[in-house]
Amino acid sequence: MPNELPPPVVGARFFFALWLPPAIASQLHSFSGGVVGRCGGRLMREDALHITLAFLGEVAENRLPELHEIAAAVELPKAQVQLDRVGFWNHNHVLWAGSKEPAPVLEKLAADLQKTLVEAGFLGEVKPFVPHVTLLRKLLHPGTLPEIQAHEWTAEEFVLARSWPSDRGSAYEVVARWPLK
Ligand code: 2AM
Repeated sequence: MPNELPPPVVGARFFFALWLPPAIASQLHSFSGGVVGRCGGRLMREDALHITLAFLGEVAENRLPELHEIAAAVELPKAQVQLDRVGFWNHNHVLWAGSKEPAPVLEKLAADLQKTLVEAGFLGEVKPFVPHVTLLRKLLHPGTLPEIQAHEWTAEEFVLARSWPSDRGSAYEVVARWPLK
């Protein structure tokens, strides 16, 4: 089914991402729930777990059709994704899952997508890509970082998603999907 334009949400910020397969999201969510029990922090919703490939911020409503056209035209390869480590960023109090060695094909996927978006004027520049899944926010003291079981899958599609502030932290919604080739 072709992607349709979603009804607008005021203040929504758009990003391209790989959404986690439900089974892996479920396991990571359980893992993160354990960390919250011990250390606090705010858990990301299980159905909101993703890896951002390109963050666009707010996009003018009248440019969304163009954004969809660009995404539909990109020919990007399927990518192997590995999540086999947990990290913590002090500066934003985020606990995340990532790869000990991100697959070059995943890095190329983000770089190529960002380059296309720069050429079309949706992004100012190609940003360094640190593939990660945010698991917890507002975590002050993670203690000793636990190991996670390694998860791996082949991403067969990428999505356009939007997020906006809500009473219970950010809300996330996938608004369109395109296959990787
Ligand atoms: P984060 O999970 O590391 O915070 C929606 O907000 C998605 O876009 C999240 O995955 C978020 O990453 C990412 N994001 C938000 N602001 C960003 C920025 N200025 N640059 C890059 N990614 C950003």
